[in-house]
Amino acid sequence: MYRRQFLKALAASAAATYPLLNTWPTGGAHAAATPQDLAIGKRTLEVNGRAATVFGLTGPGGKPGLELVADTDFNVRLHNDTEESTLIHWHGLTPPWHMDGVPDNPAALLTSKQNRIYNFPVGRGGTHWMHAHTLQEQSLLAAPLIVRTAEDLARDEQDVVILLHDFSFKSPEELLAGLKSGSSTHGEMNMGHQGMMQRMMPMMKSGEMPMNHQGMTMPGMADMDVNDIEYDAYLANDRTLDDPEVVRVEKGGRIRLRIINGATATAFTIDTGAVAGSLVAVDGQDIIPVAGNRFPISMGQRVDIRLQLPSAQKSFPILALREGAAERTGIILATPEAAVTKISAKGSEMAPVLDLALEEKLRAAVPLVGRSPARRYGATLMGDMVSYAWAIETSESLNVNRNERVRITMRNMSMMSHPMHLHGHHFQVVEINGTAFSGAVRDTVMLPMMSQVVIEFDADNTGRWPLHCHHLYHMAAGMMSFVSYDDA
Ligand SMILES: [Cu+2]
Repeated sequence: MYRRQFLKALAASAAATYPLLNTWPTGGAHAAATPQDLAIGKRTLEVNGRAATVFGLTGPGGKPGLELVADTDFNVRLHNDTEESTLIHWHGLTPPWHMDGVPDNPAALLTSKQNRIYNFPVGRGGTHWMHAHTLQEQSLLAAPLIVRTAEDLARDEQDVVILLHDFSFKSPEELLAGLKSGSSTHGEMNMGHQGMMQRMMPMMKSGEMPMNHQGMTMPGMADMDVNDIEYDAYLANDRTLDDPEVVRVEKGGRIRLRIINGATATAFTIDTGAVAGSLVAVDGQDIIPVAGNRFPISMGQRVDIRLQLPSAQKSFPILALREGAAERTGIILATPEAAVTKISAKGSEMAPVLDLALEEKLRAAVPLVGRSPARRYGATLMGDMVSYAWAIETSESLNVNRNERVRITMRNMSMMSHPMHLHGHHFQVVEINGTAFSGAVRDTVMLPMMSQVVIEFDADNTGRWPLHCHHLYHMAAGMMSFVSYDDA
C-alpha cells in the first residue's frame, strides 16, 4: 500500500477505533473502547506446487497482523477460530505480564472458539510481530505487528513489510523428534561437526576455550553445519522466489523495509542488491543509521532498512539469504513499467554465517540512561547437537526488584548460535566479547558460538519473564530461563 493510501486507511481505522482518544481517562476505563478483532484461523497455502494447511492471524481489513499507532492503546480481541488450543505472544511490545502470551506464564491457552481481550499501552513505534509461543509457530502462526509514529506517518516513504519463514511439510513434532533422535534432516556435513563437537566438549567444560570468535577458527570449522533443519522452502510473505510478491514502487521513491525474521530455526542475511540501504532500526528501536547492502537477521529479530531508489524503470529484488547455505527467498520491488525477471530460489554461492561484526557497530539512538547495575548475573548457554539438550545455566536464579538496573552477562559455550530474547523489556547491548560500548537497544540478540554478550535493562515491568533462545527447537529442548520480579 502506498503511504498516502495507507494514511487514509489508518486515519479511518483510528477514528473508528479511538473515537474518544483525547478524552479518555487513564487506567481501567480503556477497556470500554471497542477492541480491534484479530482472528487465529487456518488457511491453505501453495508451497512448491503443493497444498499446505497452515495457521493465519487476520486483523482488521482482512490483513495479516496489526498496524497500530504509537502511544495509543493496544486494544485487541483475540479469537481462536481453530480447533486447537493456542496463544499469541506480542514480540517487541511490553505488556503487563498476564497479557504476554506465553502459555501458563501466567495466562492459560486460549481454547477452541474462545476469545480474550488485551488492553495495554502500545508504547513507542517500531517493527514488531506476534507469534505462538508453542510449536505452532512452525506452522506459520505469526504475523506482523507494526507500530507507526507520527513522524513515520508524515514521512514521504513507502512502507514494505516482509515476514520471513522457514517452511516444512513435516509437522513441528516430527521435526523436533527427528532432532532429538539424531536421525533428522541433517546433511552429511554434520557428521564432521559431531566428531568435532566430541573433541571440543572437554575443552569447553574446562573453560579453556577462547572467548572471541577470531580465536575459534580451526581446521574443520568451516565445514560446520549451522542449520539444524533442511526445510522444504523459505518464504517471504508466504511466497517463494518461484512466485514472489511483487511490490510496485515509485521511480526514485523512498522505501522503508520492515523485515521480520519469523523463521523458527533459520537466520538470514538481507541483501538489498544494487540499492544501498541504510539500517535505521533493529527490533523496532532506532539506531544511528548504518549504510550497507547486507544485513544479518537472526530468528525473532527485525531490521528496518531505508532505501532511496534510483530514478529508473527497474525491478529491485530484496533477498533473504539462508545462513551458510545457497537457498534464498525474498520479494521484488518494481516500478510500474518494470519487467520482473525470475530469480532462482537457490543462489550460486553460500551466504554468510552470521557474526557480531554489524552488532558491534550499532549505536542506540536513545541509549539507556547511565546508571550502575544493582544486579549482575551470568547466564551460560549450553548444549550440543548430539544430545539435542539445550540449557541456560545460571549460578543463582535471575531475581530482580522493581526499578533496578539489571546486567546479564551471557556466555555461549556451545557450538551453535543462539538468538536470545527477553520478554517484557527492551535491553541495551553494552558489551561484546569484552569490549564495552553503547550498543543497540533491542529485545533479541544473537550470540554466535563461544561468544559473550552483556545486556542491561531497567526492571520496570513486574512479572516472571522468559529469557530464551528464539530457535524454536532449542527452546523446546530446554533453552529457557526466567527473570523473576520479587513482587511477581
Ligand atoms: Cu539456540
